[in-house]
Amino acid sequence: MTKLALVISRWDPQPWIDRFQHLAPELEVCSWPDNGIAAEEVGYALAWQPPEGVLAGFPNLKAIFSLGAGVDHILSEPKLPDVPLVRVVDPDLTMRMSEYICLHVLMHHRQQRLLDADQAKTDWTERPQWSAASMRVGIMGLGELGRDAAEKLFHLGFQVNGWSNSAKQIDGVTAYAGQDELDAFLGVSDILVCLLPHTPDTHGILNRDLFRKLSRDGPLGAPVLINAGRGKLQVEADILASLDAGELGAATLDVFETEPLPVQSRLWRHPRVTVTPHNAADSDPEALCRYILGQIRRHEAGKDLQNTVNRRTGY
Ligand code: NDP
Ligand code: OXD
Repeated sequence: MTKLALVISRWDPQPWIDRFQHLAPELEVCSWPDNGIAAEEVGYALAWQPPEGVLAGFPNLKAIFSLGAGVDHILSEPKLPDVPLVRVVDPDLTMRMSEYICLHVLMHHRQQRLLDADQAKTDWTERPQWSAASMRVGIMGLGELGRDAAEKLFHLGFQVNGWSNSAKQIDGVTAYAGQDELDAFLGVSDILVCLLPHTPDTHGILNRDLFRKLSRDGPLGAPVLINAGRGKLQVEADILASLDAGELGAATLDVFETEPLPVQSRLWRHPRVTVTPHNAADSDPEALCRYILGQIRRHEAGKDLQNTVNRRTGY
């Protein structure tokens, strides 16, 4: 079997190497460029924010695996080798993302941040409560993650709309597609959830023009944004301006233009912003290693790789 190089920035590769060695002792794994495999020997690369040029330095590469569901951190590589790029699709990761989306939709719906603030002041104010059925949640991106979140929100009783590139049929969800239907979709979104990938088409899509098109007649009085897609989908100055102008009522942000979110960012301290540190949906390392090993075995047996990325669309 050929060799696997881990090309990972910001995370410690050793636990991943240990897991691969435990699960597949026959596979030689290294953290590039720390230990002794020559570039020519690398057949597969497992990458997270790879340093520029490293992947291009493997002349015999057969496939690249993203360590996440998103692949923007790899597609931004200017000299990306022309081999299949595989992303993570994993039920455990999908479930974790749906937990996050349901948690934050419910948090806004039930006004939990206001109740927390009341508690801090020992203030017994009874706040109004609405039915889930009176709240319209709009999900941008109806892929692996958006679809599951939409279905779970529907089962919680929310009115759910979704928007994607191509038309979809999902039980309980009114689906909108393409640029032509974007404004109609925004107009029925009281809580907007973004689970889009970052591509040239979606860069900066969460901006003030878009916020101004969101529904203003929902129970909360002003629309709410939840972004767990990518930071570069959002224009943070516009989010702050829209919050200050009352065009947005509140926001939950898991991803940021710059990560970690710089300490001086006003988002950290804004009373109507909930910040989480890009942890909406972690991948279970054991499940991920099994998934990648399964894919390598398929490829070595001459079968197609699964969940490959379309280089033209960027996801
Ligand atoms: P998928 O590729 O399965 O789905 C992407 C969805 O976005 C599809 O429905 C696609 O439409 C839609 N889409 C893409 N471009 C456009 C566009 N220009 N206009 C309209 N719709 C568009 O991705 P996943 O659901 O698996 O993941 C989505 C993103 O979530 C990842 O790319 C990643 O950035 C982010 N993520 C964040 C995590 C976190 O912890 N915060 C964890 C994991 C992922 P169509 O179906 O028609 O092709
Ligand atoms: C991913 C992520 O893309 O965690 O999987 O952001």
